[in-house]
Amino acid sequence: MSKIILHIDLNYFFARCEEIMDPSCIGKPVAVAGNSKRGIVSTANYEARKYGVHSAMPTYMAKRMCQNLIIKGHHFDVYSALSREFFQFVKTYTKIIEVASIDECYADFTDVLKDVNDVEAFVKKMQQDLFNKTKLKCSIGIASNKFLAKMASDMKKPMGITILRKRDIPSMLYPLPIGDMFGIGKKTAPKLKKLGINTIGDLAKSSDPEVEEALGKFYNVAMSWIHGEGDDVVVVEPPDPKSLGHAMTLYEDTSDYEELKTFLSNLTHQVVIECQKAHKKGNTVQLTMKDFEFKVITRSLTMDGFYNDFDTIYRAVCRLFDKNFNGTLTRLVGVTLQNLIDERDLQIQMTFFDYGKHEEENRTKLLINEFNRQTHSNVFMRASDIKNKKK
Ligand code: TTP
Ligand code: MG
Repeated sequence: MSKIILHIDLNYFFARCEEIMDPSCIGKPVAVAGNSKRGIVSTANYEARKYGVHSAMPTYMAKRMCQNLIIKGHHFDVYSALSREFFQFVKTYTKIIEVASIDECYADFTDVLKDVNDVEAFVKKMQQDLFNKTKLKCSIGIASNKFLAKMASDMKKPMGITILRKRDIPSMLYPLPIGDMFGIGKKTAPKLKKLGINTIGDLAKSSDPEVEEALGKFYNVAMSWIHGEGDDVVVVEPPDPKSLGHAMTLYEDTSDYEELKTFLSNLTHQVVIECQKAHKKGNTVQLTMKDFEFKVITRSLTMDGFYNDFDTIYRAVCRLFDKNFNGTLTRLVGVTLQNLIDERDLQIQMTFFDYGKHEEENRTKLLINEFNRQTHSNVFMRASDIKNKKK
């Protein structure tokens, strides 16, 4: 028997959070964006999208496209809190959930829906309940595997519900532009178009070796997906109290150094805020990068102590990125802080180390006093004391 997998994706997530915080901007075009010279739009609400504003666009361009655009800065603490509420809400239905990013998850609803006659009405009520409880809007895709569910959730936005049965693949999936297919980056799509592949259906029919070459290792996976043979295992990550991370699939694959740094900075903010809230500090930073062929690399760096402040963590992230980024087209980046320990445990350790430090300091002081005594002078002092005196 096939499973019932839901893919739930929050609509215009960061911008919706801003609307929730400031309802006066509801109905007006809003973008969440960096406002500096090199600022980039993280996302925009649907009013702003009508003007062509979208994720990953330079802020100055968005302003040019939409004169009355309201630009909101990032409030990662709020996004994290609302994201947590969202996942908690889904967990009240099923424990089999796979968090895919800050605003989306897959959930196995096979058991939940086994005796439900009107699946759509049930899911509609769930969507409305989420809205009533959190004011968050979402689109939901329902299918027998993760790929189809993901494609389905993208079909109606905002507040859409789409059921994509295998038998409906030719009528619902195949007419879509090839660039809309999950896994086909915005830079691969033009290559495929040059080879005559304009829609997902064109790819399903194709046996052109050049198409295979353009997709590389992804070719076989893509072909099985669009023939309805996707993975239906929702992977429940066991909670790991020792690490906290966030990853993001980019709006389009990019090899732009500055752009990737902006994403990494945003992700670091999310991680840092959650760690601070949970009173956790970590000593290892892990960077994850997935390239356009889905090849994943993870690299980590262990610091000289335990931290959860933005500057320290981001410095480590940048070091890892600078060392490992070789200009490849990248489709996902992630930042994780590992080896987390509770701040209170750390304080106990610090007190222990401080004791050692003071002991050493006291020994230095004794030595200085001894020199001064022997030379009948007052000229010996610690360098730090000279600095303090000058002040
Ligand atoms: P998405 O789910 O891709 O986008 P969205 O929720 O804003 O809009 P949609 O209704 O189409 O789902 O990404 C979730 C959040 O991740 C988004 O609100 C902001 C952030 N993000 C970026 O910061 N930069 C990006 O390029 C993308 C794609 C997302
Ligand atoms: Mg979303």
